Amino acid sequence: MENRVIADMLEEIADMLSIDETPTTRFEVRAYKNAALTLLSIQEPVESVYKRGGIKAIMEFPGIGPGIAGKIEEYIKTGRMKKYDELKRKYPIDFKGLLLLEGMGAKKAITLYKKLGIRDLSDLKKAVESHKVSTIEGFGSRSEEMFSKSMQLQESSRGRILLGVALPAAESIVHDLMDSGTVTKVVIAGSTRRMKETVGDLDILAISKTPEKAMDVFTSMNDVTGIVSKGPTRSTVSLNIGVTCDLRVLPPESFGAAQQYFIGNKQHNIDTRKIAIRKGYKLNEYGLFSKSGKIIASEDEHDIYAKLGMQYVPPEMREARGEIKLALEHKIPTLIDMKDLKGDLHTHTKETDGVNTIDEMADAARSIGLSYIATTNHTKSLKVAKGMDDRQFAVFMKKVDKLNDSLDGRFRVLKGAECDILKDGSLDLSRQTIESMECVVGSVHASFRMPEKEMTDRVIKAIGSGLINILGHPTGRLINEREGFAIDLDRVAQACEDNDVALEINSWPNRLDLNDTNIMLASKYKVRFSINSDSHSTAHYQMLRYGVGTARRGWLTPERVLNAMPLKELEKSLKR
Ligand code: DGT
Ligand code: CA
Ligand code: CA
Ligand code: ZN
Repeated sequence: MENRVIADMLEEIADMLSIDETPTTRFEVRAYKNAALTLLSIQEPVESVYKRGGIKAIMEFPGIGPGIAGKIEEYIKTGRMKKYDELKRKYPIDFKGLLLLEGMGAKKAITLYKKLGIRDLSDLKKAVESHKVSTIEGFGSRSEEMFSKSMQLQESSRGRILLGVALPAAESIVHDLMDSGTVTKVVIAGSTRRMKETVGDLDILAISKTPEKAMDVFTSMNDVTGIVSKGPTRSTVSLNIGVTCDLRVLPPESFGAAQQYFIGNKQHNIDTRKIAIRKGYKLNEYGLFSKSGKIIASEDEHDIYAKLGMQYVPPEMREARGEIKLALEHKIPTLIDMKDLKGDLHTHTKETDGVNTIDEMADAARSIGLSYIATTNHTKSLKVAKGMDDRQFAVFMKKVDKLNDSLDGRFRVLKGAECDILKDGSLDLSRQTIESMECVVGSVHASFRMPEKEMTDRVIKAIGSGLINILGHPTGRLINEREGFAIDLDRVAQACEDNDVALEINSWPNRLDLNDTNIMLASKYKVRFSINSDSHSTAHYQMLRYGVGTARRGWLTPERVLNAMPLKELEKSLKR
């Protein structure tokens, strides 16, 4: 069972509870939302956590108290959750589908249900098309337009899932196959291996002495919802995450060639094959062959590139964006890697909408090998996130000072904020407060729909203030949900270069903002990038790998990455 299934239920309970919000339910709503957030970010299935240590082990995760742990236990034991069923009877609405739409909240969904009987996206689509939605108080033609656009975006991306869902699922399949003892080697291929932000289907490659048995394991995994095809060398199953997965069992002697082929992408393969032909060879998924059919290389992917006179190309770069030329010239850069990250410059605590204390956030970062974080809570304009004002920050900063004293140089917490960039480009904290901080992320969180020029001016004003160090999630896009706002990234990157402000690569799988192509665009300027987790819980540091993957897809080297700097160097660089 995927943690996602339970997280979705908890999230939906929170949505339904928020409808008749009272001071007591408000507390409950937050508790359910926090628990859902935590579940989504832990890698071990909560079912096996439970088997290992019972309800106590579940309660050890941040943000999960006895009440909710009990509900999770109930679901693991019985496959049902009474509270969920009760609320669902009262509100038979597909919240999960509807709330993905921009501008839709639980309360709005309820109103649409009560007034128009809308239960799901297809009901909404009909109502929007017949302009019934705009007749309801509080909706108007603008809402109708927004829903319509958002539904179109969803349809065009249908069938592709987020890397943050695909990669853990692929890893769990690799794990199941290895555990079964039916394979001797297994790797992830396809878009997942290339760390592409969305994935159409999973591709797994394996070597097995007992292929039939390996396929039996594969087709009977927990998360399989159907078998599309089954054979000794190739099987395809549907998974409960909404995509299919191919498993190919290959002979050991052609495993390298098969990887080269199935990691892709298609155009990279085609271009590589052309190089082979130019050299008088033939390249396919079985190997690199001479004209007479003699094997030149096939077992090891590295060998294939080498025999083609090319440097090895990291999977994340294999997108036919010029990497073949670089590989032929032996100029493939040494890309940023997880182990290069020294810290994380965008994190939240329970003082705002996070789950953990600053002590817990620091401790967790240290335990994964980081040597510093910046604590960057939201500012007052962001009311939904309990953003803090100058006075509250002053109190919190004292706490951080104390923590740093007790850490005695073993780890550093830089004082900061994720400061809202307001509609007019001004910042949401006083100059004095900001000047007392060490690392400030500036972010746009409201008034997204501005003409490009206005939005660009707004952001550039903040960059030029000399008060921010990092521009947070620079385009505001949410994958499959909301397009980024209109902004001229060339002008923004130029302003960042002029003012020594870094551009964020936000690691949330639904953000990955900047994305790979925007990173490439911005790299033309002398700017740094900051790969941040934007953690709202200690478990969220695990998302950094999606940010690093995206940075690698944008060809970034460690020298370009602000938080690859050791603390001393970083502190110098952050001086405003
Ligand atoms: P996806 O699944 O849409 O997210 O993207 P991929 O890249 O995983 O594509 P997929 O699953 O269709 O195929 C996996 C890899 O197999 C692909 O990246 C390259 C290789 N491949 C598939 N079809 C072809 C083809 O027609 N020609 C060549 N040269 N390679 C192909
Ligand atoms: Ca694929
Ligand atoms: Ca495939
Ligand atoms: Zn933000």
